[in-house]
Parts: sequence; structure tokens; C-alpha cells
Amino acid sequence: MKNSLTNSDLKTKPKLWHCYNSRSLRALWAMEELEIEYEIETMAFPPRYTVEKYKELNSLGTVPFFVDGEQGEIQMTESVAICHYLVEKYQSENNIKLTAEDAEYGNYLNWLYHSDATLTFPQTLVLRYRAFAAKDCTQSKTADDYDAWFAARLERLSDHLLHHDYLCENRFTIADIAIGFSLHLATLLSLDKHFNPQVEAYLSRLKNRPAFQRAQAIGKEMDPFVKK
Ligand SMILES: N[C@@H](CCC(=O)N[C@@H](CS)C(=O)NCC(=O)O)C(=O)O
Repeated sequence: MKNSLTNSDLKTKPKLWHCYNSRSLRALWAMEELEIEYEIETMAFPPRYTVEKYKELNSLGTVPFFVDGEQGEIQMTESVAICHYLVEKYQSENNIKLTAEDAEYGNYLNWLYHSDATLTFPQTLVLRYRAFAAKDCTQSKTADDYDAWFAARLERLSDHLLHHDYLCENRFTIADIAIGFSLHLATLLSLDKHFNPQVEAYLSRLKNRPAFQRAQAIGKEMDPFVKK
């Protein structure tokens, strides 16, 4: 039964505004897994400084920014919500979603929300007050506190991965994209010192996926983690 649009049914393609190694990678990775057509605007980070009038497009000034619909009426700013939207909206041979009928649907939703609310949240403080801190920043204690906070918040995932190769139903879904990006970001912030072997193995399993590799190659020349 065809219950969702394929990309070719639409007059316009979804469009993503992206910065390398930022949370927009989640949406890009999902589109690559689904093998749908899309447009992409790759920008230097942070776009509210590097792209003129970016805040007129997205008043938050953040990435991702995502537009879809014939009139561009769908405008989204939350990376996990975009992944969720994409799998519900676009039919694909590659089934990377769960539905309410699946036994682990609740766990799937929980991992999706967990990825940003529980894992990326403490990382953002480490990013702000350590990785991208101004020279005169006096908040290094905040970064240290949230480094330890991240370690504690990782425990639930570490325990789960002791007995699972993927988060839900023994197969790859967007829950793995959402959580996988949080782990990838942790490696960029040197927070992978908190990874257990099963977390390391899980992340390499995800990073070996051709769709991740295609997505991650886009915009590499604008890597904000490389000091110029
Ligand atoms: N909850 C949002 C957060 C978006 C967000 O904060 N993105 C960061 C990059 S990972 C950003 O654009 N920061 C630039 C800035 O704040 O100027 C999501 O998951 O997409």
C-alpha cells in the first residue's frame, strides 16, 4: 500500500541548510539512507555570522534549517524532528522507521528524544565553554562539570549496547542516526574517553554505513573543528 509520497511525486525537493559536523548531519544522513533527492546549502559555521541574512531565513540562526512542501510551507529547525518527518513522509525501499504497531515503538521514540535532550545537551556546554571558548573564557569549570554529566548520561546507552547491535528491533533505524550523531559529536569534543568498548563498536558500525560516509563528506572544506 502506498501511504506516503515518493520524492518524484513532489514538484519541489526538500532543501537542507547544513554546516559540516553539526546537527544538520542527522537530517542529511537520513536523506542519504532513504536515497531521496534533495537540495542542500552548505555553509560555514556559525551561519548567523557567516551567511548574510541567514536569520531572516531562520530566526534561530541555527542549523539544521529544512524546508519542504510545494509552497515551502514546512519549515523545520529540529534535527531529530526532521529525521522523523522524512521517514514518515517519504516512501523508501530502505525501511529505517518503526510504527506504533511495532513492539519497540515506545523505545524508538525514547531514543529519538534521548539523543538531543539527554546526550547532546551536556555536549553543547562542553562545546561552548571548552572547544569553542573565547581566549578569556572563565567558564572552564562549567565545561568540566558537563563533561562528567555526559559520562553519567551515557550509562543507559552503554548498558543497552551490551546486548544490542542497534537500538531497536535489531535493525538500523533513525534512532541510530539520532544517537549516532551524538556519539560522533562526542568524538569531536574528546568526550569519547567515556566510551565503553560496546559504544565504540556501535559507533564504528554506524560510521561504516555508506550513507553516513556520503553525508559526512559534504562540506568538509568548512569543518569548524579544524583551526584555520
Ligand atoms: N535542537 C536543535 C539544535 C540546533 C543547534 O543548536 N544547532 C547548532 C549546531 S549543532 C547551531 O546551529 N549553532 C550555531 C549557533 O547557535 O549560532 C537540533 O537538534 O537541531
